[in-house]
Amino acid sequence: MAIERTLSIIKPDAVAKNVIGQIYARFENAGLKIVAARMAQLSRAEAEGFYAVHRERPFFKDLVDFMVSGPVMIQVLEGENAIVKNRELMGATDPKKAEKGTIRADFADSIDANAVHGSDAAETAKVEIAYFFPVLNVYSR
Ligand code: RTP
Ligand code: MG
Repeated sequence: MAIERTLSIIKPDAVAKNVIGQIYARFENAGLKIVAARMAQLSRAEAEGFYAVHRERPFFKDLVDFMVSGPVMIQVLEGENAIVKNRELMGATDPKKAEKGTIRADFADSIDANAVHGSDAAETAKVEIAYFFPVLNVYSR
């Protein structure tokens, strides 16, 4: 199986709950390496650009409001099958539907405040990593 990279964001709700370390431990215990990371307060323009694929959806404004409501922790995870592996660790978008033991089941309160983001495919991972870590492209896989 190929070594992949994926973009992960610990959202404002989980940063506020002080569980960055617990979420990082789940990545590491699953064999995913944190190869880049930075904390940021997203501007509206950054959050809107990041979630641009959803701009016509009814939840777009709430999503952007939430993503700028406090600091986020942004990281690139690397490992075998990293994109799917991270999505499995995250659990379903709606924490009420997320499997027990997933990050969203354990740390998220609602479909809006759902603790983490993860790229959903190889193409989106590439775009999302470049969006927040443009310099990584110099030595990317
Ligand atoms: P993410 O992009 O944040 O990793 O989440 P996801 O792939 O699991 O879900 P996605 O469909 O990409 O939606 C992005 C975020 O928008 C909010 N959402 N609300 N009210 C709704 O029906 C609804 N659907 C999506 C969620 O906060 C989701 O994480
Ligand atoms: Mg998504």
